[in-house]
Amino acid sequence: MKKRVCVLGLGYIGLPTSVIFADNGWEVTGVDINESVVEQLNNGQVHIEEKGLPDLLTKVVENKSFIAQYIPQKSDVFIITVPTPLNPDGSANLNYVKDAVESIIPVLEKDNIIIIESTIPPRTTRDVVAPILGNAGFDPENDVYLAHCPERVLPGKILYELVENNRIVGGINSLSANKAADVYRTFVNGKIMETSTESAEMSKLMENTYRDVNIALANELTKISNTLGIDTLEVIELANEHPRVNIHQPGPGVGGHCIAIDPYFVMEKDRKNSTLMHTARAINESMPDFVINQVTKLVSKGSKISVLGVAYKGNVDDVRNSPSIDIIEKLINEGYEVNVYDPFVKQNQVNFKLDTIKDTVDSTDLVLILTDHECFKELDWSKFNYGVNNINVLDTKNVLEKIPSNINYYNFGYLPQMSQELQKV
Ligand code: SAJ
Repeated sequence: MKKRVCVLGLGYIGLPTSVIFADNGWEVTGVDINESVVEQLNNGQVHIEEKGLPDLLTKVVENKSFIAQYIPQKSDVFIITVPTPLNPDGSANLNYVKDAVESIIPVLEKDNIIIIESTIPPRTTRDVVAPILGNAGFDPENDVYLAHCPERVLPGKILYELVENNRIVGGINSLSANKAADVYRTFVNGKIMETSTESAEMSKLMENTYRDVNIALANELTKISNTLGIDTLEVIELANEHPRVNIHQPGPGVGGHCIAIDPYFVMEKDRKNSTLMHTARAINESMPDFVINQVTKLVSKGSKISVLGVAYKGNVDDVRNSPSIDIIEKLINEGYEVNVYDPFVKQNQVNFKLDTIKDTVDSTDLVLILTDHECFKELDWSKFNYGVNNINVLDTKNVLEKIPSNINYYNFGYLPQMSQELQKV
């Protein structure tokens, strides 16, 4: 008989996870509280954008290895992939996780495996999840197998990374880690590392915190280099020639739902000792204002600014916490005429108007590139009407490779009004 897995929360992680299990010999029940999501999925329609997902969903719906419904059903394994948003006070909102765990209690049986994939603050599996099971009459260390297996896949490459990435599986005890690891062994090609729930929780958070701190370093370097008239991008390139150095890239801020959020899950547990993480967050959050400050050096209020890119990173449609949104809204409020183009983002995702590339760039005073979409590299600049003057381009993501001759080009290595002595070699 096929093994059964019930996945709770059919979003960016839960849905791809469900279809991968279904495609690897499991009988999968996907659970979501959103009626229209359940209905759409059972019709083979995907509600999120992810490469390869529509085809795989159609396959597993047709061969009946995947079905979506509102409530959990009896299973061998329960996987929880619900969101953990940030509370206004900077702590993690664990309500969805708690509700999901409560919702499996009526169908939970001895020897079932329960895996939390949602990103959670350190100690949550032991201090929050285990007691819910305990209160329901299950000994979380002996009656069931409880584990945390953080998801670490990159949007846009989820189906590939779910199979190929290494996975950390933290158990409430070693037997739980072992049982949960066996679940992933049915389709993961990467290494599976067994550990405690605490180490699994903390290592996931530290991966993203490491990136946040490193990006903050690059952003701080940009500000200092701007004062001193030094090309940051060149400095990073040179420093990274060292075999043990990997300074990240500066940019207009850190968006998405992971790198900008995860440090807070660590900080909430020990505010006194998390000063570096706190400072890194503040530096990255200051970048939209830094960009606006550069804009004011190039054009005056009322000028037309053409923003290219709303998504928080290149080649995806995701606008969650995107620094572009902050920058666009502030520029509009400050009285600029802001036109916006993003080929990945749909009008209903944002509160401002999106235009075509031509309407966005024609007769502009400044092109402001905020996202590193690959297609921006291929823009045919000769198709735009510029009027008489050269146009200014401020490329915060260092996207353009060939710079047309009638453009005054600036990036984070060469910012407006930088010292004229800055030598371009
Ligand atoms: N960014 C920079 N400079 C850089 C790299 C990124 O400014 O050098 C910015 C990007 O523009 C973007 C943000 O940071 O606004 C985040 O982008 P990202 O692609 O680095 O990360 P995410 O949030 O899409 O995905 C991360 C990944 N974590 C790591 O690479 C350690 C991914 O593997 C995780 O699965 C995901 O977080 C998650 O779910 O935690």
